[in-house]
Parts: sequence; structure tokens; C-alpha cells
Amino acid sequence: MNRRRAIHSLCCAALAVTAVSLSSSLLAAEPVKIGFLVKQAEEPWFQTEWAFAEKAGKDKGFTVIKIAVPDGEKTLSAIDSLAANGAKGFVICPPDVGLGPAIVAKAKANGLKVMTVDDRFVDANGKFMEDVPYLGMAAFEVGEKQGAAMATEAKNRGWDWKETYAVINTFNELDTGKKRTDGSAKALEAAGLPKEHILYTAQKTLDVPGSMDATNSALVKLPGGAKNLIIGGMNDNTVLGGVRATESAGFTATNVIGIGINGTDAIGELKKPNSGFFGSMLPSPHIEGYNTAAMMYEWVTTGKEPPKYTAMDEVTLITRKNFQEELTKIGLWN
Ligand code: FCA
Repeated sequence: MNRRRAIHSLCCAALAVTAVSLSSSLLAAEPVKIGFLVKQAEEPWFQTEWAFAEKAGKDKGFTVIKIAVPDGEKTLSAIDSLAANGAKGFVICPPDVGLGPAIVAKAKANGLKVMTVDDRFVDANGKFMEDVPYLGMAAFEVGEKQGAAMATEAKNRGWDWKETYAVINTFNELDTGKKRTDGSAKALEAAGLPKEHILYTAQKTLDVPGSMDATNSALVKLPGGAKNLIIGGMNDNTVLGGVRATESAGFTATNVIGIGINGTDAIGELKKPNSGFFGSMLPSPHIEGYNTAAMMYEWVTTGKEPPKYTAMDEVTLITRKNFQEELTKIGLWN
């Protein structure tokens, strides 16, 4: 009897010890960490992706390490530091898509999984690295919608195509950029704007000063009969700079229609009562940030790899009339 009791209490003690050590190891377990690396942290677009990646982390219980990676060197060292911090994978919008092979090699060396958002990696031959999961905008279609919206507004203003010209700021180094401006030009032509009224001008840098310079160099080539201007480009900044250039060249808001893409980066501009910047095509940065982070979390925890290609094609035209309402709907108004 005594012996049995002794064995019983020994067993209980052993169970208790196991329970304590189990719970302390559970307590000690750190949450899963993933990285979210973006090329232009100053753009509200990327800040929005970050904010919603963090929301996914809160909802699902993982930590997001946000790192700005404006150049190749910073990108590669960010991957090392992610690994040193115990991250298991990362989502990235790279500063240069040609860094793809180097980024993948670095991720592999550190045992990290990688997926891209917005800008898709290309290999040494300029081909997409289709093995790396990617989520981004359906660029040509979104560009077409941007061009169609410009043409509709030109018609609303009763513009004559004969005295209307388009200046399209291009950034062809980036496939998503080229497809957007190609789509936009196609829609403008389809709406009746003569092909020779479309001036393409290459940006050296993908920011407001870069597009201002590009538009300036196109404006001097315009014929005397150019009364009305359409300003295009791959995102809000590329159109904002263009519109600024038209202002310095003496065009008034009534004679300029600039429509960007992103929406997030045009909020300040749309708050101004009037300008040549008419509106922006707003896609879903909130969904992109949330979903890519959630996909990476799932990949590192369950092994389920994200789809190789996910295209986002929903866009809404926001203008001074509806931007507050549309941004509020998706939680981007503050
Ligand atoms: C590219 C652009 C960003 C944003 C994103 C969807 O990365 O540089 O501004 O438009 O695609």
C-alpha cells in the first residue's frame, strides 16, 4: 500500500515537473518573425503596406520586422540582420528588380523564404524569376483604366483632341511601370487622341523631382497649338511632378488633367481645392500588405507556399469629389 502511494506521488511529481517545463518553454517561445522590406519607405503606398502587414501580424500572432531598403547594399545587409534576429522569411519590394538573383541567393544562404510584392524579380537575362512567389498589380489593365479615366475627363471638359496633348512620364526599367504607361497610352489612343499627340519622356529617378524633370523636357517640344494637357505616369509621384512642371510652364488647372496610380500618395494633393492633378487610380495597398505578410507567415509555419503569381486588378478612381469617402471605406482616411 505504502509502496503504491509512493509510486503514485512520484508519478504526480513527474507530471507536474513536465507541465511546468512545458509551460515555461511555451512562454519562452518567441512569436514567429517575418521581414517586410520596401524600396521607398517615404511613399505612403509602402507605409500603408507596412501598416496592414502589422495588422496581419496582430491578428495572427506574428511579428513584422520593417526595413527600408533603398539600395542593393542595404538590402543584402537587411537579409543578414533578419536572419540574425530569428526571422523565418520576408516579403520584399526591391530597390532594383535586377537584384533578384542576389537576394534569392542571400535568402537561401540564411535559410529564409522570400516572396516579392509590387515589383517582380528578373534574372540576369531580364526574365521574370517565376519561381519566386509574387503579388502585384495587373499593371497593363490598371494603366488602361487610368488612360480611360483621363479620356473621360477630357470629354467632360469638352476638350478638342486637336489641341490636346499627353505627356507620359515613363520608367521602362520596371516592368510594372512600362505596362502601366503602355496601357494608359493604348486607352488614350482608343478614345481618339492622335498617336502623334502622345509624348513619352523617360524619368531618371522614380520620384517627384524625376518626373518634374522628365515632363519639363517634354513640354519644350510641344507645338504652339497645344492648349490642353494630359499628364500620365506609373504612380502618383510620377504624375505629381509632371503637374508641377505644367504649373511652372504657365498651364492652369483647367487645362491640365493628371491622373496618378496608388491613391495613397495623392491625399495631400487632393486636399488642395484645385490643381491639374485631377485624381488617382486607387488599388488595394491594404490587401497587398495584409495578404503578403499572411502568406509568408503561413509559408514559414505550415509549409504552404504562396501562389507563384497573384494579380490585383481592382481599382477605383478617386478625385476631390469622392476621395475621402473611398479612403474611409478601406480604412485609409485619417
Ligand atoms: C511600384 C511603384 C509604387 C507602387 C507599387 C504598386 O513599386 O514604385 O509606387 O505603385 O508599384
